[in-house]
Amino acid sequence: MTEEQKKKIGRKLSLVLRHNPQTIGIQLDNQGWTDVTLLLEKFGKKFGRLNLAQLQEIVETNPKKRYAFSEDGKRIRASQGHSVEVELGYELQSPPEFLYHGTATKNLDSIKKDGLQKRNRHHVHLSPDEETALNVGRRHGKPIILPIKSGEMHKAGISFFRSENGVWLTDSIPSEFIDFENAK
Ligand code: HQG
Repeated sequence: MTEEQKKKIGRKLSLVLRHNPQTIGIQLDNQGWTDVTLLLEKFGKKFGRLNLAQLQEIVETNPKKRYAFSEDGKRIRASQGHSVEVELGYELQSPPEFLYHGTATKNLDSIKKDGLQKRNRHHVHLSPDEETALNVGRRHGKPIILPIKSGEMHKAGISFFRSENGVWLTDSIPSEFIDFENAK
């Protein structure tokens, strides 16, 4: 498969595994898993043939490791980013002192007022490094990186999770924990 083909199929997989499994007529269980054989069959009917080897290649080479197989390889799920109700079962973790959130400058006033909210997703998503945050922000407009005082938040009793692919997740970020002065 070419990079372009993998990207295209990846986008459809994200749609199905995070947001809209009904579009191909499958269901996710409450941890977000779905049966691989069924997925391949239904995905193929809607979007064109996809075989197991191709799916494995997409899962293994995905730059953000967005999808994961179960240990026995029979099921697959997205590692984060869902809008449908799922309980991913990640364990609570202590975050580093700072994490980063990439957003667009047009959102700044509203973020200063209300803090960061999860919007359509399950959590607010944070990156361990500025470069990743910059790429996330770019998707929304002129990007800006907000340093998040995650260490302080954690000390204040706010829970953090880390997804299998290294994205940090929390419920919301009150604006007092956002270091606007060092935004860039
Ligand atoms: C913004 C991608 C105004 C927030 C990425 C963001 C990530 C506010 C947008 C993952 C706000 C939501 C998630 C407020 C939040 N006022 N704007 N009070 N609170 N926002 O797409 O973090 O590539 O739901 O700043 O890598 O951009 O898909 O979240 O701009 O990990 O695997 O509301 O998605 O992963 O946008 O991205 P999103 P996100 P994938």
